[in-house]
Amino acid sequence: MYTNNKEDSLNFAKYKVGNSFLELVEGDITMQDTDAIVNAANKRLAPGGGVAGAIHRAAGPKLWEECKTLGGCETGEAKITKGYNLKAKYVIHTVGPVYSGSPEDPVNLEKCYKNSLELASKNNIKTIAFPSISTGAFGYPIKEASEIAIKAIASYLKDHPEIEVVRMVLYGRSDWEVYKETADSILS
Ligand code: AR6
Repeated sequence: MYTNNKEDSLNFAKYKVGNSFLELVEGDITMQDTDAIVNAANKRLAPGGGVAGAIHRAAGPKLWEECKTLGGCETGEAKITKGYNLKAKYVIHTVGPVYSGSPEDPVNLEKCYKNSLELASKNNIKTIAFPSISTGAFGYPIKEASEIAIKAIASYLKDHPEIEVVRMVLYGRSDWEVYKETADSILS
């Protein structure tokens, strides 16, 4: 059963895309009750700082045990594990680009969203929560990143009604406001 965790979030917005919904919430990715949450991972899929550290702490040590068997992950690619102690049944790990200002950056960031959503479809995942990939330690400017994220998600949802909800979970009010402004201009 899907609930939207409104009690965990300070800000909330919802958009219809095709037959699905894109939600923007201010909150903590580890608290989400979606079928899957996405990890902003490193290439080793190791516990690190930021989102990855928080997800590994909340999921427990078995998550790292499973990650070690996967042979790492390239930038823009995605791999799936169980969610262990998380509310979410699955974690989809994707490695965002380290921002360099090169033309490859947006291509790789878009691939993170698309490949994660494809993996969700293949695993019968209907609801999925993303953090803002690459906009922390990897330094991607958040306005540019929000445009890539919203466009990639909307384009996928238009052709994939099997995904019912994509929830972007933004850490802090100012990040939420950037995504809200972007979604308002792209989706309405
Ligand atoms: N819930 C939601 N969003 C969060 C949370 C949280 N609990 N914690 C931080 N954020 P980052 P990256 C936001 O650095 O830039 C790691 O060490 C944060 O404010 O987690 O893709 C990995 O091991 C920012 O906007 O991911 C990699 O080495 C966004 O999530 C590297 O960092 C992403 O921040 C990946 O860097």
